[in-house]
Amino acid sequence: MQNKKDYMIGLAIGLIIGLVIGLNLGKLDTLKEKGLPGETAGKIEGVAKKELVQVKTDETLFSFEGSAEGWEIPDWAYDKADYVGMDVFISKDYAKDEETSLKLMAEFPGGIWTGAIVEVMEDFNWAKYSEVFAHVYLPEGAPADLKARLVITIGDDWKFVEMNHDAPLVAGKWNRVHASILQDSPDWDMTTFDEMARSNVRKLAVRVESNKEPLYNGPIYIDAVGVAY
Ligand SMILES: [Ca+2]
Repeated sequence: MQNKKDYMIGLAIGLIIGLVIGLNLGKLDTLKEKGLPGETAGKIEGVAKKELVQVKTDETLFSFEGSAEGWEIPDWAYDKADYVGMDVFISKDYAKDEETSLKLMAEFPGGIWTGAIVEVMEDFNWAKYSEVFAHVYLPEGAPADLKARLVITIGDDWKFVEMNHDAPLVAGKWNRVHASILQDSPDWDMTTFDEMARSNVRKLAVRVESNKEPLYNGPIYIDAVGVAY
């Protein structure tokens, strides 16, 4: 008798949970049908499914459509012999998102460490995000061992923080270069990305590096740069 009672209670709880999930997903479908923007629908979808799957949602901040959106080679880099970025502009050669990307021309001589850096100076508040990312493309035929790294400048004392590991770049595809900006992030040395740091970002940069070996004179494409929840 007791078993049957337990079974009936279990069944009732199951039906209620099923109904609640169904209603939430139903609401989402209704909102999508109403033509809400994808981003809003995506956020609602994230909330509705939060209990089921932890979804990481990208928010692209720079897609370089129509302009370089403030990205440039910093002046100091033109003055340093080991920085080999020559010029930067937008191009339709390749794009990760939409039609254009940022095209950074570089001349890596090989034999010594050299880097090409491009950055944007802007006050970012990334308090609610967990990851920063950029997509980098090298044309087919580029050497296999060029690497990329993200560099962030934080706070009123303009602390320069670079990733403590590089990301390999595979030629002929868009490579996602990314790093956690959570408090316990393993991707940076001696930096705690607490909420204060995340909400006081002053600059974001992408640096492509040749660590002694690769010689490469040519373009590096960057597109779809942003932050993720
Ligand atoms: Ca683009």
